[in-house]
Amino acid sequence: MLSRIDLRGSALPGPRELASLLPRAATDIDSVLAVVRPICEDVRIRGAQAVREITARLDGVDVPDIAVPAAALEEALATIDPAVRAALEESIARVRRVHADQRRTDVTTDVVRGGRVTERWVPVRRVGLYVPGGLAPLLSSVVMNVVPAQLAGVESIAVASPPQRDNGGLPDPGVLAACALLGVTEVYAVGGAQAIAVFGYGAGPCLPVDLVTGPGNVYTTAAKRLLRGLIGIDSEAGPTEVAVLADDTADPVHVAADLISQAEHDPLAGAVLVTTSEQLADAVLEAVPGQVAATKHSDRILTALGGSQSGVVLVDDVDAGLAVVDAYAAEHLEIQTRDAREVAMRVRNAGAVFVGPWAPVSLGDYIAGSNHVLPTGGCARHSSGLSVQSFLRGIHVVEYDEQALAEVADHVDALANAEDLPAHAAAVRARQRR
Ligand code: HSO
Ligand code: ZN
Repeated sequence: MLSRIDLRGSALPGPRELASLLPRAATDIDSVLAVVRPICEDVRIRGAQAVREITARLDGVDVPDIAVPAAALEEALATIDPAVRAALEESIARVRRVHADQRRTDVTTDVVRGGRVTERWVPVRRVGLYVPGGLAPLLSSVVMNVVPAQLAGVESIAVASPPQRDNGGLPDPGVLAACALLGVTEVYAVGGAQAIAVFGYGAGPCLPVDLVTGPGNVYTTAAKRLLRGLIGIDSEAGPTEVAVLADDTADPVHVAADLISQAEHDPLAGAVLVTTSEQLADAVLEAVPGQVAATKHSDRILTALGGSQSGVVLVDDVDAGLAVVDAYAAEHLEIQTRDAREVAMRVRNAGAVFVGPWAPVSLGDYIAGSNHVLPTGGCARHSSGLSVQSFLRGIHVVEYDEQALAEVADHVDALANAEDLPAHAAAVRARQRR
């Protein structure tokens, strides 16, 4: 249970070496490519029939038509627990509020008199959003994917989620209800690598998409890697992870609960406590077993907390703690220290940061207004979570008049000749008055 790494008493190494000392599972996407490649090829070549056979083999359910009928969406919404509906509505409202502020507007820059460049932000035309079934039907992930796509102005949105044997081959009813609430009418009962292939190549009723987003397991991630280029992808999501940076002011019961909450997702989930306080580390380690024993999914939580991807890291001070969490680049980072906000604002690498005692990761998972589709596996060093921006492309529109072009003709000449590309220069010279 939660191994200990003591980094106190000596200078910390650089970020790369530091990261290699920290607990994190390596997910080997390449090793499943051999399984996923024939699935994708089969869907590409044989379409709907291949999807039906693969689904029967892997999900154990016969789905003659992957398109979820409108009546099933309406039925799911009509029968959803009113408390879940109310919670989804509040979540949608808050996520909309935050994401509406992300929408970039087109900007025109007057470079010189007669020369200007406009950056237009144009939505991707058609997107496929993947909602995993797996260990938990993530209805909240429907909200996190659909809301930013809608706010970006995406005109065609399709959702895919695995068929459930106990729901007559339809996706989870909560997932269907969330789609219905958001006005998404194109929903497919297909999961795993085959779902990504359906999005990429089109199959049966589903036309190909331009971009696929959403979390998934190692198979969907491998399929995203294979099809990347043909389609855009948001990221290669790995198992979820949380890091908590805490000092002696943190409440060990809360810290333990937060580590456990993310471990609940997956036996491969990572939970890392980075602390300046040995006392807190001891108290957290003492609190964990009782909390785990009392919760429903204790088996997978124990596996996650006992795995090499989880642990407790002791550091000399908050500055060292910041260096550690930056090297780790967590998907979710909680700051439970004195002056938590000031510390949080110094973080460089994290998918999302949760500040102080009243902002546990679960708040962000469901209803803070922030997005929960976040970079994992250290990708927070270079990538952001899902946002309205994920569904837009910036297009530069260049407008110069005759005079403005003439003014830079010599510069184009010089650069084109330096690159030994004289035809580039000639294209400008051809426009000069003779
Ligand atoms: N923590 C997950 C998202 C989630 N949690 C959905 C509960 N439901 C990855 O950010
Ligand atoms: Zn979660």
